Amino acid sequence: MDDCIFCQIVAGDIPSRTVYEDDDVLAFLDANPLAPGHTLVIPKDHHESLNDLPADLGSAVFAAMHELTPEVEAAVDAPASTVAFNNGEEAGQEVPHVHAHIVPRFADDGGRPIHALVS
Ligand code: IU
Repeated sequence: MDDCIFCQIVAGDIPSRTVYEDDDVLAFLDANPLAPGHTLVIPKDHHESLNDLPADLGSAVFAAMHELTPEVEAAVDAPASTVAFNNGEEAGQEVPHVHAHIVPRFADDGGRPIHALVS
């Protein structure tokens, strides 16, 4: 989709810091990180929310999340992470191209729960 910022990142028209890439999935560092190493995992094809995502692409996104989460934690020496989707505008989804957040968590970050962390 021409006016989708994440599609423009997939196309390479907007720069990003790639964390992982395969045929179906791209992961890159969030431009406004909630914590060091905050990573977004997206399907390369445009789908607005999880509700629109074909199951096979959902599996590809989950497989990447599964592989990347411990690697992201290790990269920033985080003992834990919050992994979440804001699914739909009313849930706080600002970019209408489905994306998972991997947000590293630290012992001194206040232990705020997911609803206080991912806006
Ligand atoms: P949300 O779940 O749609 O609220 O999250 C969108 C995320 O996309 C948010 O964390 C932004 O910082 C991030 N982001 C980005 O990394 N690069 C961009 O060009 C834009 C948003 I616009």
